[in-house]
Amino acid sequence: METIDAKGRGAFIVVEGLDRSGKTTQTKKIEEALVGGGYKVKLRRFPDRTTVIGEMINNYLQSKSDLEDHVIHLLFSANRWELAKQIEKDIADGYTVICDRYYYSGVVYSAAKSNPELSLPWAREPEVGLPRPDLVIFLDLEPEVAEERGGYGDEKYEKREMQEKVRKLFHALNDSEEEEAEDMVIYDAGKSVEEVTKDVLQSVSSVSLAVKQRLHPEL
Ligand code: DGP
Ligand code: NA
Ligand code: NA
Repeated sequence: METIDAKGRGAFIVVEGLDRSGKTTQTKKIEEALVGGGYKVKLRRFPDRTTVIGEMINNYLQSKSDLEDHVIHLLFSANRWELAKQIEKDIADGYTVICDRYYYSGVVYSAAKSNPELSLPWAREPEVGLPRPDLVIFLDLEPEVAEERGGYGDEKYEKREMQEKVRKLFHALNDSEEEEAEDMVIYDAGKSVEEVTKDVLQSVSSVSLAVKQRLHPEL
């Protein structure tokens, strides 16, 4: 990868996946590769637990507080909205922003709850208008394999039944024919870290190239 024009717009890359799918590892690999290629990079993750809203989410995930389903959904969304302007600014300033989870998790984890009031369309509504990514990678993993990887942690959603539903809904979101449906590039996260990195970097380099071509149409 060649050095990108630092004055140009950066790319917005999202990595989604089930718990234990290796998102955090892969976002770091993407960061390393892009920094090595001369890109300016900022890493983010959602939920961002460092804000006041993030702290409320953290307490909920750790079962230190209980929140009504609509309320926690809107807090996760608000946590993205409170950082949306910063993300837009970073992209405009030429940073490629790599984000560990985004509104796809927001939609899918809520819709996976067995609460009929939280349909996919309802869950999607508060996310409308957030900065749209240039690339969404979904690291797909069978929940059985996730469990073999040292087991889930103790957080709220880290249970087999929930993860199965989440996985089905990620696929449903991607397969949807609706106009506003979200396209993801799906990779098998059951492979070795190196193999997954190779797959992921292929998508990343084509998006980085597309951004560069927008800046330099003569390329
Ligand atoms: P992580 O920090 O990536 O392990 O995420 C913590 C947990 O929160 C994980 O089980 C996924 C879930 N999660 C992430 N974003 C959202 C969201 O927007 N809404 C809901 N309901 N859950 C989310
Ligand atoms: Na987790
Ligand atoms: Na689609």
